[in-house]
Amino acid sequence: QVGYDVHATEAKWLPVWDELDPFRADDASPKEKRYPLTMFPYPSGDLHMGHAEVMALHDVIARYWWLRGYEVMNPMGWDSFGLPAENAAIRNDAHPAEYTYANIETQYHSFKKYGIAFDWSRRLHTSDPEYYRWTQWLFLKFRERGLAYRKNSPVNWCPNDQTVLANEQVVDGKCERCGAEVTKRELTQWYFKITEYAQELLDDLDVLAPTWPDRVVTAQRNWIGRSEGAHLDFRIAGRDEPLTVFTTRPDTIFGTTFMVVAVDSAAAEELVTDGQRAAFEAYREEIRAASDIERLATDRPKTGVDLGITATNPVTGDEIPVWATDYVLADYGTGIVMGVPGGDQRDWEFATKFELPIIRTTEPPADWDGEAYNGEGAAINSPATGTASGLDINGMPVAEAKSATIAFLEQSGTGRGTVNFRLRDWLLSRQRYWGVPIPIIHCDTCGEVPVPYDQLPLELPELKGADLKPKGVSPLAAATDWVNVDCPSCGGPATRDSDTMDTFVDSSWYFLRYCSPNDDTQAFDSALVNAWMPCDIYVGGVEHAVLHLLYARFFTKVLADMGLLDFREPFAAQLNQGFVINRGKKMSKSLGNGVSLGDQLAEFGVDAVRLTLVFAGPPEDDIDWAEMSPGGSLRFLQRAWRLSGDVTSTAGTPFVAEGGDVALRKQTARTLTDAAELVESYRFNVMIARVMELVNATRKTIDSGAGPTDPAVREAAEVVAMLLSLVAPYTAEEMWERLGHQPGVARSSWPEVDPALLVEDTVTAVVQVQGKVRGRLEVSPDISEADLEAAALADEAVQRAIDGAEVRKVIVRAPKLVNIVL
Ligand code: ANZ
Ligand code: ZN
Repeated sequence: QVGYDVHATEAKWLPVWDELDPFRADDASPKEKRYPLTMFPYPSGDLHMGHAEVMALHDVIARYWWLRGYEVMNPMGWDSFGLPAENAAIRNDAHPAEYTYANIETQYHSFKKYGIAFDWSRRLHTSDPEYYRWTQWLFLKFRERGLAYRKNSPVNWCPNDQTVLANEQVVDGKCERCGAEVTKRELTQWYFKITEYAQELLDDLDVLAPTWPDRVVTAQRNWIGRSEGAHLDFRIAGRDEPLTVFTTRPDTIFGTTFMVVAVDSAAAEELVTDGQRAAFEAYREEIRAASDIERLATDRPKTGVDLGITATNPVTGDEIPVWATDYVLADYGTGIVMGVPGGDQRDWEFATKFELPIIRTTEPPADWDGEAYNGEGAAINSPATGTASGLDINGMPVAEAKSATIAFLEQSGTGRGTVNFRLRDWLLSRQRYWGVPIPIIHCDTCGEVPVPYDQLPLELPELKGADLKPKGVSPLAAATDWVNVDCPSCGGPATRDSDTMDTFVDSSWYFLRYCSPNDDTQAFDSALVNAWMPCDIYVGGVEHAVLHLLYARFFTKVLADMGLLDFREPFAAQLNQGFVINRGKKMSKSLGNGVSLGDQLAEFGVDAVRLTLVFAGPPEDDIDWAEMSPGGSLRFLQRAWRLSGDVTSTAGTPFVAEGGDVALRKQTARTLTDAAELVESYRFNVMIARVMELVNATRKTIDSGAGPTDPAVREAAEVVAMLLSLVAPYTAEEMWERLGHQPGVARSSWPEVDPALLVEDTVTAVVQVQGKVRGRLEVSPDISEADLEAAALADEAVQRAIDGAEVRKVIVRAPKLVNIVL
């Protein structure tokens, strides 16, 4: 036989599939719908091994659903705004669109060659005006609902790059990119009010938990960070308003020996006495550059300045000092903390350093040799002596002590129980060019005026190269022709908002757009979206566990509240793939251990690479490419392909095998049935192992007397081709043709399995005499009760056990058990 030429096979089938267009989803189909989704890529460079892995895994599911007779919508597009394109444009004195759309074309052709079952008629790019028109529409709708607003807040600022930095981009107080000392800057920025949905976003995680990866659910729970506690009011002599703290442990009020205010808060600025002001300002200057992450680090040395005033403990009436520190964040809770050194380690260190009193209020375990104790235990020193305050919680466990304290505070009007979330509103303004322009006009007379809906899309002005260099304000601000407009409301001179949106806004609704991608009258067609969604599975990287996945859930809930969706969660199930690594390490330029997908495809072909990635192990596990054998995968594919050549080349109807080698027919039936279960539980690698076994068994049958004309052999080869189409579409199509079929194995249908072929040949029946096992019989699984009883009584070993005694009762549970009572 001639060898199997991988590259010729790829070249042969690509144009045929283009013609057949087998994966176009029909909105009007009466079949049950399935919507598998995989995260769309950024168009930076060509596809890499990571894309290859996730797409290969995703494709198993999409193709499986087609074979099972569903109408499947499997769309693909590009998340095509963002910094890489902008930076490339600055470097090359070009327009970001050039880089973006060139890479999109490259990736598109790679995807096609890679043989993923996408419906290309639904392709979209978030940087197209036809798409971002609707991103702008959504922004304005959110704003109408009070869910998009502007506020002033301190942000990290790199004076060298002249741009805002995220907390994660500040390392040791320095800019991650250029090393310059980072400063803080007050900026007016746009926010989405995601906090309004905090409780629902948290509650619905319970609904998702059974079908979402644990680590994603946990990450979201922590990110939302709900804590129950109380607000407590501390009075300050001569100030009308009390200082209100947020605490999760109101029961520790008797151990509150000081208060700490965030050094960069307005309260600290206002409270500091003249005598302490110089020291306070010097301290504030010192901590200016620290990021939130550094400030909260438990191993950071404690620092602070006494503000020179005291506050009154609302329960004990004691006067306690008020300090400013950096370990309290200005924008969490109220930005003011009651210092409880006995219960909080940071407070302990602070009290030790500044010689403030320490009073324990929870009894630590007898063997406790640590410092602050934050666990379970009975309340002590609450109060230390007498009951002057009227509150006595001594002896109570933590939960009871908390509620007793909250009840007391509420009664005395000095506090109330409350819930606090760690989740912050979503800062969406970016001072960069390559993003969605914010459709707002600022007018001195009218304030914020939305760009009228009929003027959307508000397109980006044409800027390129050096125009895009960060200069402290958004590059859009320099496009004076674009920025200066007449106010749509009063006609007076006004300016456009020059910020663009965070690209996470674009990706928060693209899955809706896929359902009606070419509709130029609305963002999405609600009827179609409701018919296709929620997505049945979302396949993608765990690095999106919080931001993207939380934002997409938030958008879905808002749109449901707007009456546009009839569901409140976008993704019914989720699958995270592991990383493709090399020689034990993440692939990186500096390590020089990168593996080029293009090289692998050139050497082994698409199918072998896909098969290797899927066969490597469970989808969640990392794949060390150095330990893989794409050459071995290719040899297996050749073995499978050879089967189709051996089977008589007369065109046959699939799956009507009758007679033939019964053992092989049984194995084929079992493989099909198991494959369904394995794919549905994402055990794709095991599914492939079963196909490999079937290939071996088929080969054996051919080589034994039966030969390739045995109908069982044809049936097995057809099932191999069909199952292989989930991972190795070219080989499968080639086999299918050699077996005498029209092209399109991917759209063939999953055969009905004859249940008789799944029945085990015999089962073991246990025979007990007086409760003791005395015999085992190999019987047919559908043996009648009478036949089983007769067989049991006729068994020699059983007869010996009965030993002539009178049989009083025989209990038969066919086909497994016979119980004889004497
Ligand atoms: C007194 C206390 C006693 C506290 C005790 C803890 C243990 P989570 O669960 O993360 O919400 N806290 C409050 N606001 C803060 C801020 N702006 N910056 C830094 N820390 C702040 O934590 C809430 C607890 O973190 C609060 O409860 C407060 O310390 C501190 F034995 O109050 B606790
Ligand atoms: Zn106006």
